[in-house]
Amino acid sequence: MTMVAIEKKPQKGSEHFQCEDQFSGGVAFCAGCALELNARFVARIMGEKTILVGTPSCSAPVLNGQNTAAWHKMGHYACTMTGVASSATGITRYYQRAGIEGNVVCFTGDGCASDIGFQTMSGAAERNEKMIYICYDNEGYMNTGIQRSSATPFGASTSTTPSGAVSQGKTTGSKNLPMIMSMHDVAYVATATLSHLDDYAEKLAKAKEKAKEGFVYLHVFCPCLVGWKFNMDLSIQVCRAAVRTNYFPLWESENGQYRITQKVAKPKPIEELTGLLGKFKHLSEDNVKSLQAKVDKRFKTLDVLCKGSSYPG
Ligand SMILES: Cc1ncc(C[n+]2csc(CCOP(=O)(O)OP(=O)(O)O)c2C)c(N)n1
Ligand code: SF4
Repeated sequence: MTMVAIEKKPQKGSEHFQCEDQFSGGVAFCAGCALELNARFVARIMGEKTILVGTPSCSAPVLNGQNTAAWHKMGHYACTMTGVASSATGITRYYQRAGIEGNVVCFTGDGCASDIGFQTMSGAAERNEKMIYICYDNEGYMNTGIQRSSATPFGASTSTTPSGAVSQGKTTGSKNLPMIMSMHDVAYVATATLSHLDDYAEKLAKAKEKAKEGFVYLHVFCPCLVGWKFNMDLSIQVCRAAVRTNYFPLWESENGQYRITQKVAKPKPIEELTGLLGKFKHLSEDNVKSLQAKVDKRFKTLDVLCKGSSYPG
């Protein structure tokens, strides 16, 4: 039998890695969940001198421990959903006073960031606390049974906005949380996703630096295969489709300067994304048009902030 040597390509963005993988081989995410890659990637770039501040959520058993120790080697603090950013404020200030070097990183779902923990997050941003807040956006409260959050998009079917004879999914659009956070005039805000790891790595590396100046917010599109109803091998394809359709543009705002970091020459129609996801499969033609209109409107606002430089060439 002939043995074929397999060339091992370095992972995208790996030049920014500060440490070995911090997680154990087996973790309690659903198989194929984008959250696992997200958490591992964040940890490798943040490095060992990091404390993760997490909340009840899909990431809690892995990040904060559940009945046992956490499944990683970094520091962790298991916090309430309401108090995550204020608890992180306490840790940040203690680190500063005691002269301890380290990254304080809140890592929560969109339910916490956009709803339940929004007040304390907004407060920490307004005070310009020197911390990093990473919201992994799976567009709903996944851990408690796929309820809608204010990050759930128009038309999506969830357990509290079901599709059926009398209801056609969520009737309102999502809160534009990264834009809201950028309006707090903080040190750095960016969006990222798992199909564009180079881009994400650059932003995480920048986040570490900018957190020395003040508050940093990263909003990461992070599909949930169970709640969004797609096959376990499609997570990265879903992320890519979100970028290609301008549903989830990749941008950053540094000291008030907005910039698209991955320009899309000819954005694809929204069906390229909705067609992959069971949570949208009931949508009528009119509802797809409404969703497309919301995507276009949001992108137009971003383009104005980028001073019309959002398209290539
Ligand atoms: C104040 C408060 N309200 C409700 C809950 C119940 N709860 C536990 S986990 C969870 C879902 C969290 O959703 P999200 O932050 O989006 O994370 P995900 O589950 O999607 O990872 C909720 C609502 C809670 N723990 N605290
Ligand atoms: S329910 Fe969704 S977000 Fe939670 S671990 Fe499973 S796939 Fe990931």
